[in-house]
Amino acid sequence: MNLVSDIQSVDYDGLIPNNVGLGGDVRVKRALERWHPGYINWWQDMGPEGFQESLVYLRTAVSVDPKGWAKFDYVQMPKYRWGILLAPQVKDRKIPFGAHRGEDAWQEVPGEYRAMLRRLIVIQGDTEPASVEQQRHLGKTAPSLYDMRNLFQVNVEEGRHLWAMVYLLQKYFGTDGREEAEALLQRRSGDADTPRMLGAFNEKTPDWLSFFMFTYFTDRDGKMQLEALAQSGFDPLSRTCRFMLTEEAHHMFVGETGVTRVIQRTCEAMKEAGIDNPFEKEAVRKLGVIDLPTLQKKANLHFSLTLDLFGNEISTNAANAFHAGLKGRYREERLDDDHKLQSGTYPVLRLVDGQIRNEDTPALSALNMRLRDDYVADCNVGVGRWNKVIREFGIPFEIKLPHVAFHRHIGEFSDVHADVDGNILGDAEWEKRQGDYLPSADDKAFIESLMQAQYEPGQFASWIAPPKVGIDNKPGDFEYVKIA
Ligand code: BYC
Repeated sequence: MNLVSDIQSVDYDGLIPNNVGLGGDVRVKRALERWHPGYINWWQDMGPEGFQESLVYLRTAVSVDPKGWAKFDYVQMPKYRWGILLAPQVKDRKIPFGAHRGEDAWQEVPGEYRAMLRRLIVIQGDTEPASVEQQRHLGKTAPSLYDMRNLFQVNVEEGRHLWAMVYLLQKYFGTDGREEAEALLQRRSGDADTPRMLGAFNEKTPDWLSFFMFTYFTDRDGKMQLEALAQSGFDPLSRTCRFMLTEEAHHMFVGETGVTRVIQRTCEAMKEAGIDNPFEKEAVRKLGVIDLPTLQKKANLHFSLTLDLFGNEISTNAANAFHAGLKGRYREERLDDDHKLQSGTYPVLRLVDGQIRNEDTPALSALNMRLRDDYVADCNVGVGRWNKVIREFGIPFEIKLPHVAFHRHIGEFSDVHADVDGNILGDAEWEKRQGDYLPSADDKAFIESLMQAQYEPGQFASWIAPPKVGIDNKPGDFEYVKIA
């Protein structure tokens, strides 16, 4: 890559760490400094409950150089240095897709697309504080200090991602950008009057298995959406998202390894007890571990909720954003076509006369569907790794992602009920069987009963195996959080 600037190291001198030369941009610096107290108030009110005074072993970005941008140290979360970090500018970057393909990337907001761009940035920004709010009570039931530290790392970085979007709003969108930045601190996940913007971000994250599933499935939507926005012809958005993706990778690592460790512990306990049948639910539960069918139900829930975040399969909004050069496709540069989608079709799963059918649809209208397909393929990679662990224990069970028509609230299948294989069910049948597919009250109560905090360094709750290696190569009994 041909980089135009070498401002990769971060200026930590002012209130707001940054690599965007904030010191020389008095208007934006002041706007962000004015926004800062409201942010800290929000963090104190809605951030991790009960641990604001604790010292947490966190990584902070000190440069955006891919090799070694992180520095680890103990910090109290409200004193974490949230900052504005953009990936380096690529010299002579061109708009890679849409009607303006081949023109110079925009360094300022293109007037004709201002509203559309602002909407994308606001929606992206809204998800970040939402997830912190959803997870705020989890510290109290952390299965280990290692896991607690990972939770808090994810939380502070979601806070930083909010800063990333707020910077774009404050710098490029004037008064209405400022108002949107304020509103991002006002909405609340799950609030009846002022909810967060997208459905999945108003759901509860009631327990740690949900947290791992959320970071596996929902943070992966974050990855896909950020990849699509990283293609943007609006260069500051592209650079912002490119750096956010490096942080996002850790969040998905937390999810994937978290679920792996739950599976591992369950399989170990089953083997020790001589149980081979994964469906002997009560016998497995007596061992203090989570039975695999219940784990499958949690996966069904979080996967289906996350599919809704891709919007409608056929979308004029998505077509307009692509045509305008604002939001591209996953790995646009690797795709071999005109990058304008003036012709061509894409197969979309649709509900036709009560049947699920593949229909060829103009490719430009099917961009949400396409991104969702890329997402499902990406999800399946980690699911394959989970199944490998189960196979190694010789237990006859396979985790499968449910059909995309299952348990949907947005898009083609939102008006029907389908089972996990995509068979359409009548209302009565769905009522009868939904407990087979989604966590029942009994499943939830059982998982909740396991959520006992384990705060001894090096100790882990009964239902989860220790990680293979520590964070920053620390030893197994490292005190990742010094609880105050
Ligand atoms: N809930 O044309 P349509 C992350 C609305 S996660 C509620 O189908 P479009 C993270 C839609 O707004 C990534 N409403 O949709 C993860 C529209 O309403 P209006 C977040 C929904 O625009 C973990 C109408 O339905 N980033 O970063 O093509 C932790 C028809 O819209 C929903 C982004 O999403 C829903 N699920 O696609 C922390 C990227 N879906 O405007 C962070 C930015 C649709 O007609 N957003 N609607 O009133 C976008 O690209 C798109 O707006 C969407 C929707 C993909 C969300």
